[in-house]
Amino acid sequence: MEPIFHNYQFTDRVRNQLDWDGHYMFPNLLTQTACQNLTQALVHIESLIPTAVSGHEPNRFAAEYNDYLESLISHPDLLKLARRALGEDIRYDHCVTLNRSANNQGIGWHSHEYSDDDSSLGFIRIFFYVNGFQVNDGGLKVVPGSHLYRDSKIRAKNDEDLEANWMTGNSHPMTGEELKIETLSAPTGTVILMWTHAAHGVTSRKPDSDTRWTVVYAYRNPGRQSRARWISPAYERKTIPGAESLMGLH
Ligand SMILES: O=C(O)CCC(=O)C(=O)O
Ligand SMILES: [Fe+2]
Repeated sequence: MEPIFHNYQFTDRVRNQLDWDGHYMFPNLLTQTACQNLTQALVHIESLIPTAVSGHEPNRFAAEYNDYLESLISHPDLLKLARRALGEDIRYDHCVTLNRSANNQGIGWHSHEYSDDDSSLGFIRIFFYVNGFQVNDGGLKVVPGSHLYRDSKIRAKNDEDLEANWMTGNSHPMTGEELKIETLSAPTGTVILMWTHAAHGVTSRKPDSDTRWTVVYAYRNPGRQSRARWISPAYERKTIPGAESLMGLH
């Protein structure tokens, strides 16, 4: 299979930063060919949305609707990266498109669940920001250290709300430092890894901006139910080369 990532180092420094911050950004990691193929696939998914079947939406079950997106579930580059974060024993959880066109509202602050009471089971989101994003233009925001609370119920409608409520009285569990909101900007081809319990939100897309093309692949260590696991029963039984051991819940 053709590589989708340029060369990168997953050093101890990267590992530590991922574990201390809750996210790690690899700018320009996706090859130009991967970006082209991804854009084409994401345009295809968008075209299917107007005739979507409720309960099996093309954006939420994206890999089930597009051969290229499906082929990435077991792509060696992606599995290697997922296993660097999670260790060897992993399962595929979901592939969801996150395309945001002009004026898209973004999404408020939130976190996600998985094995909230047992930190030995991890869940990682691997975001492909195909054409990147800017601060305040479909931009991802994070709170380094927030994932260490393993609180799946973080919700806030804006930064002030998050700061005045969830962040108040909480500090970084490893450093003891005050928690801070970090606004990211990402060049074309950026890949961001994020532990599922990290507080994150997305700013709205500007009226004159093009569509932000994004897809997320999520993987986890097996052992628990997963609320975000969007795999239809028929798809779970489908034979996808290289993905045989990845599709089950357990
Ligand atoms: O659209 C984004 O950049 C993030 C979406 C998100 O919150 C998620 O997939 O969990
Ligand atoms: Fe999220």
